[in-house]
Amino acid sequence: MNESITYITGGESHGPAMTCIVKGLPAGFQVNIEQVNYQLWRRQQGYGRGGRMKIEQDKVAVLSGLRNCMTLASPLTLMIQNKDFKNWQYKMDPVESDVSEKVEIPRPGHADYPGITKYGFDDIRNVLERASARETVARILPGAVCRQYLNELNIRLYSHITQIGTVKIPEIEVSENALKKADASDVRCIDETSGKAMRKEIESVKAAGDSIGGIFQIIVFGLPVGLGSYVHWDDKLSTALASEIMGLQAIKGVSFGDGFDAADKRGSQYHDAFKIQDKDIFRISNHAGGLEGGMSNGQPLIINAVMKPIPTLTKALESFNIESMEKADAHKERSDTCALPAAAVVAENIIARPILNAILARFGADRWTEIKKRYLEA
Ligand code: EPS
Repeated sequence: MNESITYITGGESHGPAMTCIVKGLPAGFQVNIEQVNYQLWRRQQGYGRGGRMKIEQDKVAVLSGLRNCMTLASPLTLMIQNKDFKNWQYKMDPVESDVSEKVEIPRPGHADYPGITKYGFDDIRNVLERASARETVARILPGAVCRQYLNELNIRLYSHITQIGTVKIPEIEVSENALKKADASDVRCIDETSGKAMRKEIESVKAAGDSIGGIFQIIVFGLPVGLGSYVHWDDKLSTALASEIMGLQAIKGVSFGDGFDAADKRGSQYHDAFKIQDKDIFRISNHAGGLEGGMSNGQPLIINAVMKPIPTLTKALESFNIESMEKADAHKERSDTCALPAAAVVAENIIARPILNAILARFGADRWTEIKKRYLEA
């Protein structure tokens, strides 16, 4: 998609700060900083996190791009301090640090091994600091701003968890009202019984020195018909959404609507028939997840993503030492048992940007008041 809004993040997990520069935000929009901090807070709430979340209290600082909170069309520069940096400065100061103690045993499943091989490093810390999912705190920032634009167009984004380990939610109706309650659960589960079982599963996995993944779902209400395009593969909204989520640490798959369950259905069972009454078009199913031909079709957008178990395990896996090339147990680093609730909140925020980009592609990209007027009149 011809992207109006792009961004880059910077920062190492235990470096001084995580940063983000956002390019292309329409001018004249009043950004609510408290709302950005609220999204950062939501990311920190999930059950199953390690000690790090007790250290950090993520709050954004704005360095450019706003004046009295209004977007100026200039790059928006955002920063979050890593409070843990003070404990790591001797090792992680960008200018002067002690690099004598090296991490030499790669964790299977982590970026460690391909990372050092790619860049020719002899210290895995040079890879793991940037590969860390701490980076998601910076990715939330452009999303948390973009969703505020969407909010003015009455587009609403939610996330919830459908599976942690072996615990799956039952087949229940996932209404907007039910989704509003996901924040009240620290495993973001809208079914109380399954939520309890998910928490138990995390506890037993943690006690075993292991980690666990699962599946989350993002649902977006209020999208108009025809965002994205069927004309070019890279103009499809589905392409932009999948790419945004696949870029999240530990995500191994993205699907829309019924996803892989489409495989054993017949066309007559899968496709969402049109109904018409008093010239109003509606559907009674949404197997396609709100996307047809890569475009929004006016139904709720449903995205599923699977997160693998985090590769840092207390019960270490077999590995090798990159210096001695001898067998060794994988490096242990403080980590989380399950980061699924955080990943769901991040995904819910980051997809706001591709959606807003699709809107800007259709309604203009310079001045927010004009864009909003055209959108609401369409
Ligand atoms: C992470 C390891 C842990 C997580 C971290 C991601 O950090 P630490 O090594 O400092 O204990 O807590 O996530 C965050 C810091 C965060 O903000 O989400 C990793 O290796 O990916």
